[in-house]
Amino acid sequence: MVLSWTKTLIRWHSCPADTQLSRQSIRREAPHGLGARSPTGLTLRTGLWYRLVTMSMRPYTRALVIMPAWNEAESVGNTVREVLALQDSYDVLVVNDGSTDQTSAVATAAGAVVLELPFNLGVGGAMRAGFKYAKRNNYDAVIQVDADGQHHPKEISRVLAGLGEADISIGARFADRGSYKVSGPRRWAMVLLAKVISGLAHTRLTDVTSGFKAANARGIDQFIDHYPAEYLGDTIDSLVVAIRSGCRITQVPVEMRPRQGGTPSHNPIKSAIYLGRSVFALLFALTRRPSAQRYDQSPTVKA
Ligand SMILES: Nc1nc2c(ncn2[C@@H]2O[C@H](COP(=O)(O)OP(=O)(O)O)[C@@H](O)[C@H]2O)c(=O)[nH]1
Ligand SMILES: [Mg+2]
Repeated sequence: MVLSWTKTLIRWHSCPADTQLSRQSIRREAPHGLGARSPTGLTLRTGLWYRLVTMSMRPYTRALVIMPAWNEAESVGNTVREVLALQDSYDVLVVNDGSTDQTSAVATAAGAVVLELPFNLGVGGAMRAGFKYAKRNNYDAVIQVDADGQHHPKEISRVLAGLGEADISIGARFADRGSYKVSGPRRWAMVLLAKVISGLAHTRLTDVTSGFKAANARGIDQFIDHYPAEYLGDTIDSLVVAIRSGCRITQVPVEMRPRQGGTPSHNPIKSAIYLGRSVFALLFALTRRPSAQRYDQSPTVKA
């Protein structure tokens, strides 16, 4: 029987990459804390079976959730607790970016490791610090999850599973799931950007401004060297540089939810203006020289 389980695990593990998401959804349907039926027909307590199957399916061994946070005392505690309560165990690093409220104390009390930046660097700078922390502490996958709770923790495993076929996996709205809607010029700019970047990445991307992104060891290496620290550079520009450096990109459809508390760091009019600017930023990014190091040949990751 043990042999048969092992064979099943090996067969699942060696499935082509494009079947990994469907395997992921099969796993997600298992009722948590109750008995689940194994492919051999044997019912096991989910804890053990779930861990065995999920560990064999993961395209990484240790994943870190990086949460950039700026004055998020109202929502960061709950978001951290939601992530830590997931059946998959992830460590959570909150990068507190010079907040003037209780973000740091609330995140620590909720169980996160908190990295304190001495002054506000913006999301890009905070994420760079997070990538360096991940590398130094031997994580081979990271995922950005916003402190405001917009990125639903239940979708984390789904976005990470995208790393089975790419170096960077984007949790995408507008990809047949969820009810997130944007209209008018903002929508047109997003569609245009998505089309241009899809062409560069040779894959269909619908949400290139999503911050809900995961990276594997190769993606982390590339981000440490090139993640843009400019305002909103963490969205469009970061993807363009990664693609031009040889990283593979994929997207996974996710549901997002409204901010769970506190106030957004920029209002809708400003963000529309920034999207317009992103179109120009994309043009500039396209003129950048690809990095000398090709991350598709990185020795740190198996091919
Ligand atoms: N580290 C850091 N995080 C920020 C900054 N501005 C926003 N954030 C975080 O980035 C995430 C998304 O910000 P939010 O204001 O909700 O932007 P929106 O979702 O694009 O409207 C949240 O977790 C914020 O706390 C900043 O200057 N530094
Ligand atoms: Mg938000």
